[in-house]
Parts: sequence; structure tokens; C-alpha cells
Amino acid sequence: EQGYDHTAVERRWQEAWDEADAYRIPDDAEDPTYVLGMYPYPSGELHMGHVRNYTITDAYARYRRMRGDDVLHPMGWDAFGLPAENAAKERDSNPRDWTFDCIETMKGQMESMGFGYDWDREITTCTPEYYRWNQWLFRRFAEEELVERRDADVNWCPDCETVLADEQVEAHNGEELCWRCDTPVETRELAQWFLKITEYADELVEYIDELEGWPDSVRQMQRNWIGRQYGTTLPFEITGPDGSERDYGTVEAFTTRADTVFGATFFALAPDHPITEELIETDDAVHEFVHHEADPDGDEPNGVRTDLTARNPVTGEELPVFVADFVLSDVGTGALMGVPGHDHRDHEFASKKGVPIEPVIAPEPDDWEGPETDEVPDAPDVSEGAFTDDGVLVNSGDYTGLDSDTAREQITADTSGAEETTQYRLRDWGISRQRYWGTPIPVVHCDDCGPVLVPEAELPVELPEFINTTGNPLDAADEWKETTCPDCGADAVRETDTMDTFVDSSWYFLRYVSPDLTEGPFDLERANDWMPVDQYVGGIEHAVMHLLYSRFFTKVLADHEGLQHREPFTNLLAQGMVQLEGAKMSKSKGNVVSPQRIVEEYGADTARLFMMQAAQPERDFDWSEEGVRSTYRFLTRLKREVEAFVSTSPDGDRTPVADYVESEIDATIEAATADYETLTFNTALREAQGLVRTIRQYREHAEEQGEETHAPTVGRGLAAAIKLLAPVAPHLAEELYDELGDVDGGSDWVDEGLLVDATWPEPDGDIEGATERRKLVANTREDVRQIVDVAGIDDPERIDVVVTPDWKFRALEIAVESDADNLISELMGDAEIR
Ligand code: ANZ
Ligand code: ZN
Repeated sequence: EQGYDHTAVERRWQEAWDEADAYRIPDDAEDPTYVLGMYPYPSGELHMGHVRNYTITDAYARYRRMRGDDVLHPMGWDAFGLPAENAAKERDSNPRDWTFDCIETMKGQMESMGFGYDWDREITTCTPEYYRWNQWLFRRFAEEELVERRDADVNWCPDCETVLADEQVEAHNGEELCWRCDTPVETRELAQWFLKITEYADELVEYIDELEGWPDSVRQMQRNWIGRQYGTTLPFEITGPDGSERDYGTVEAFTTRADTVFGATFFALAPDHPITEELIETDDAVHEFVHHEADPDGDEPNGVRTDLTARNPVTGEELPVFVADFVLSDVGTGALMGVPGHDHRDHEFASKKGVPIEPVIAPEPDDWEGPETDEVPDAPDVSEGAFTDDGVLVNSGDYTGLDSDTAREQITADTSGAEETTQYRLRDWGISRQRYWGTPIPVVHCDDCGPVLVPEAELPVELPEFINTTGNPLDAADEWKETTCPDCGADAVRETDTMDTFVDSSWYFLRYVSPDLTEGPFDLERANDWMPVDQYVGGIEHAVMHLLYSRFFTKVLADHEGLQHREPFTNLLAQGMVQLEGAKMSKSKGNVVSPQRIVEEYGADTARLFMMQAAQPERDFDWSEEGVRSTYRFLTRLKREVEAFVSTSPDGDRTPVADYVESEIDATIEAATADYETLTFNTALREAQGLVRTIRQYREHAEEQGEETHAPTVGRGLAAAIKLLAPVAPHLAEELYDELGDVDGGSDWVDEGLLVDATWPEPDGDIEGATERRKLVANTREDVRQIVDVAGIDDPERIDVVVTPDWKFRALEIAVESDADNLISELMGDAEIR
């Protein structure tokens, strides 16, 4: 089967859109619909994931534009990051050249896909024009006390003598190795810069409830990431062995289950708790455990008993103190009370260490009416496993008989030193990266003044030339490093850490509103008008970090820079993966399908249409070459249908069948429009294709009857189908729309000008009628029998099995309604009945 010259068609219309400046959005637009795809990392070439992501935003942007909205649909480059630095080291070139080469390639590919961006708003984060505003924002955050410098662990390669980013550490058989020399990586403490996102933890978790345009899964992932928990901190007095002079005082332990305090049978400290660090010096077993045995990432809890005891503040009992690797130093207080009867991990640990396991919570009986009227239930058997639900307290002194909720409150209130505490899993965001290709952190270190912010007037602190060394090239850039203190003028050195690239992406959506502004990161008034992003689309892998950091930045800018929006993204679509034989496409698996090849062989329209048709955008789907070919055949057939219409200029009457086709047009428009509103492209496209089929059947039917079709019906129908396809297959749609205008009467169904600027089709007739009629379609043999009955056909037994809901039956129904006897027999005569 011959195809069509997709290359010529696509080139022609890309040029026409360019010439017409079709996607430019003027600065004075009032409140454009903001449609945004997550900007790509310029890694070399577009992959299918990009193509899917950007087809979704492009289709939606084109749809909104045809609905009459101003649309802001920009694109840019997340251009800093380690791969560029690695590539530069390998090739002995520099990250900048590599990055800009990649950008050029990918931009060309985007243009060949027909993505309609306002390229005047392009941003590239590795340019000083962009990253100076990262530095400016760092200053602003510092001024608002949202920046902190503190020690944190980093990966250190003793052989290369350099800090390694997490991505430069490779796991091999349980060992963490340096990516370049395979030396086992050590941990070192270094002063690092943090953004205090925890200050916003409450607001970040509470606003999740309002994000109704986000997928539930992403909302839940953010809630879990923030991990807010209500609980109690209880003070445990720690005592050394008999004769010990050392006074350890009290250590607080955080618990969400104060109701289980009577079941506490041990106490445990984190391997890097200050008391543990003291014990390492004096207690060989603790030393051995911390340095050689502790495995916080392991499946099993491990620990060692110390010679300390901890006094339970509620019962007065003395508990053995362990150092245990499942106690995390940065959670709660770095110490916990162990309740093996009611916590799985504690149970496993106690079983291993021979610590007693005692039940203090019983499942609440169904008819439980409270301690005043009922016997306290029996304690459960917890010897084989913990009972972890809330319930009724047993073996718990005066609290016995209370339910867990009440007990938690009372125990917290009654115990001196106990306090209600809210605990978060969220940590402050460490943004220091010991590498070159990122935004220099705008700080100077002075022996006298300490770390000093680089003054605003001296921004940007530009990256020096790249130096190919083993470590951080900025450390080796002596001339660049040596400077003077902005405060006292003494000799000083620059901070050589650069920022995490997630800083760049935390506010890039604001930069698009005024990409060339030199007075600030974004034009406030315009940002207030244009934000938030109405529809954001990207990969689920960004569900937490990028999307959480962006929310954090937006809130800080709302509090301190006058931004009138507290959330950046109203609607979020997390697109599914494009797979091959059920597996994610990846170079290592060798199952990558190149978008470029598909565009060359079948054209961008086919690639786009196939993807949007294959599945709902949120779903994963399998790439299928057969599916691609069948999409291509559909477009080819559509082109033929339009050409057949244009070349024959039919002149038939408006028959009942034409009426039926008219009502199909209306019903299709209504259904497809509703689908476009919710970005359910696959069903919208099925509608459009169904309409094309109906029109073809109408023509074939007329030919069989030796009649001609009604031109205004076919013209309107084809125009509608083309418009419904236009957001997804814009090039061929534009071509056919152009051809459709050339036929006699063309101006009745085609507007002047380009299709990108045309208006979305509207139903003509009584739309409710059309949709209703569609519901009445003869779906089953019974339906047809009824229709035939009403029509008074003599021999209903002729109908054995009814074919699928073919248009002829719908037409038949209309014929029946309008008593069109001739049509009825005509239709019945050649209906596909076996
Ligand atoms: C006593 C207790 C009894 C706890 C019980 C739980 C169940 P989850 O488990 O996610 O709800 N915890 C406290 N500090 C910790 C630390 N630094 N490292 C590891 N675990 C720590 O989180 C709350 C529980 O985590 C706390 O409540 C504490 O164990 C443990 F039947 O205290 B629980
Ligand atoms: Zn100084």
C-alpha cells in the first residue's frame, strides 16, 4: 500500500507555522493557559519518553488554542549535571560544548516532531543569565534564614582523594565502589549547605489535600516523604554500671505508641548517638559492633548490649540499653524504647537477643463497652509475632482497660517530662555538590568573617574554565578561587561547591514568564497573572523531589517576594512509560526504538498519533511497529477520503442517511471534546476515527445506490474529523484542511487561514438528541428485532445474528422514526446479517 509524502507535508507546515509565529505569546497576554512539560536534560537525543511527554503537552496546548485560549507553552533545558562533566572528562573537551551540542540536536528533533513552542522564551539553566538567579535566590533564602551550613556525610574516595556524588558511587556485590577506580568508598563529614525545607513541612503536607488536579498516587508519595507523625517524647534516665561515676542524665525517646509503654523491655541507641560514641572508646563490644557489624541497610536488626540501663519514666522499671543499627540518628531523637510485643522490628530484635516479650495491648472485643462495664479482655499471645494494632490496654497498671487513643493522651499528660511531639521524615535539603557543572554557591570563606555571601552587585559568580582533574575542577581553579572577603577585604577563598541541579528546576517555570529579565528572576506582576501552571506533564520519577522542591520554592517566594500563588502546578499528569515487550526502553537492554527513525519512515504525525492512541497518557504501553503501520494506514486513508471528496465535488440530496451522518458528527464532537478536556486522547481519537469511517461508509453506500453524497454533510464531517485530529496529528491535519477549502462550497466548512488558528468544531444540531440517539443504537439482535417489528418487516426470522453496531442500523432507526419505508427495505436488504 502506498503511503503519502509525510516528509514534504511536515516540512511545509512547520515552515508555515514558523512564518506565522503561531506559538508566540505576547507579554501583554492577560491570563494565558499555561501548559508545561518537564524540561529535559540535554543528554544527546530525544527518546520515546520525551516524545510521549511533549506530545501530550503539545496536543493539549493546541487543543486549548483552538478553544480560543491564549496559550503559554514554553521549552528549555535542564542543562547542568554530572553526565556533561563525565562526557567532557572522557573526551577531554568541556561540559559547555557537549551540552550545547546536545541542545542543538534535541531542539532540531523537537522541531521535526512539530512541537509548537514559543522559542522566544527558551531558557538554558547553565547560562550565567539563568544561574545568576539561582545565586540571587540563595542569597534571598539566606536573608530569610532559610539557609544553613552544617556537617553532613559525603562519599569519599581515598584513592582519588575526592568527594563523590551519590551517582558516582557504584554498588557491586554489596560494596560501594568509586566509579572511576573501583576503590571502596568511605564516608566523611564535611560542611555542607542546606535549604530549610523542613520549615515548610506542615504547609507542604497540609496543602496536598487541596491539590485535586494531581494523581492520588503522587499526593500519597509526597505525604509519605514528608512523613508527619504525631507522638510523644518520653524521658529515660540512663545509668552506668555499679560504681560508675559518669552521669548520663536523661535521653529522650520518640514514640507514636505511648500506650505501649508498659510493654517496653529494652532501650536502644543509634550507632552514632553521642552516648554510643562515648562507649566506643571504653567498650570493645560496642566498638566492634559499630565499626564492623552494624548494617543499617540490612534486612535484619542487629545490635549489642551495653552495660547501661534506662529507667522507664512511667513504670520505673530498669531496662537494658542496646546500641542497634535499626535506630536512625536523624529520626526522632536517635533513641527508642523497644516494645517487642507490639512492633515487628522490636520483636525480631528481642527474639534474637533473648529480651522478654510482653503483651500490653489486646484487640478490642466487638461488644466492648469500656472498663466500667466489662471485663478487661485477655492479653494476646505475642510470643510468635507482634500485635501492632491499637486496642485495649492490658497489664498496664492504672491505664489497664483504656483504649489506645485515650491511654496515649493520659500517659503523655501524667508523665513528668513527657511531651507531645510532631515528627517528620522530611529532612532539610542538602544542596552542596562537589563538582563543576552546576551553579557556584555564592559564598566566600574568610578566615576572620567565616562564610560570607557574595553581594548582589557581584552576581553572577561565573564558572571558571573547565579543568580536567580527578577531583572537583573548582578546587583546582586556583585563580578563580582566590578572592577577597566582601566584608573585611582580607584574602579569602570562594566556596567550591556547586548547587544541586534540582535548585534550577525548582523555579524554572517562573522564569518562562520573563526569560530575559535582568532585574530579577521573574517579572512579579506577570507571574501573578500567568501562574500557576494550569497543566504540568512529566514522569512519575519526579513525584517527590522535583515536585516537592518546586512547591517549597513557590511558598518561599509567596512569603518573601510577593508571589500571589502558594502552589505552582494546578493539574499534574504523570505520564506512563513507553515499553518494548513489557520492559522499559533502555540502552542497556538494547530495546530502544529511535524516534528519529520513526519520523523518517512514517512521519511525526504517525508517531504522535500512534502514541496518543495506544493508551491513556497515564498508562504504560508497549511500542508496536504493527500499531505504527496501522496508524500510518489510517492517515493515508483519511488523505484519500478527502481527496476523493474534493475531486468529485458530490451533489446529492440531504437524505435521512445524511441526517444520520449529521447527527453522528455532532455526537462525535461532543464526546471527543469531553475527552480532550480531561486529556483522554485515546478515546477522543477513537471518536475521530469512527467519524472518518462513518463518512467513508456513507460514500460507499451512496455509490452502491448510484447516488451522490450531500456535500455540506461530508464537508462538515471531514472538517470536524480533521480538527479533532489536529492537536495530535497537526501536519497532515493542516494539509487536509487546506485541501478541503479548495472544493466547491469549501468556505462553508473551512475558515480562512491556518488550522492552528482555527476554532474548535461545535455541534450543529440538537446535540442532546444526537447523543441520546447514539445510546439507542442497535447493539444486539433484540434491538434490531424490535426495530424491524416497528417497521413492520414481514419476516424477522431472516435476522439470525446481528453484526456489531454498524452505522446501517443507526440509519435504520432514523428511517423507522421518519417512516422512510424505502430506506428501511434498502437497509434491510443489504444489512450484514448472517
Ligand atoms: C514504641 C513503639 C511501640 C513504637 C510500638 C512503635 C510501635 P513508625 O514505626 O514508622 O510509626 N522510632 C523512634 N525513633 C526511632 C529512630 N531514631 N530510629 C528508628 N525508629 C525509631 O515510627 C514510629 C516509631 O519508630 C516509634 O514508635 C519508635 O518505635 C520508632 F508498639 O515507640 B515506637
Ligand atoms: Zn573577612
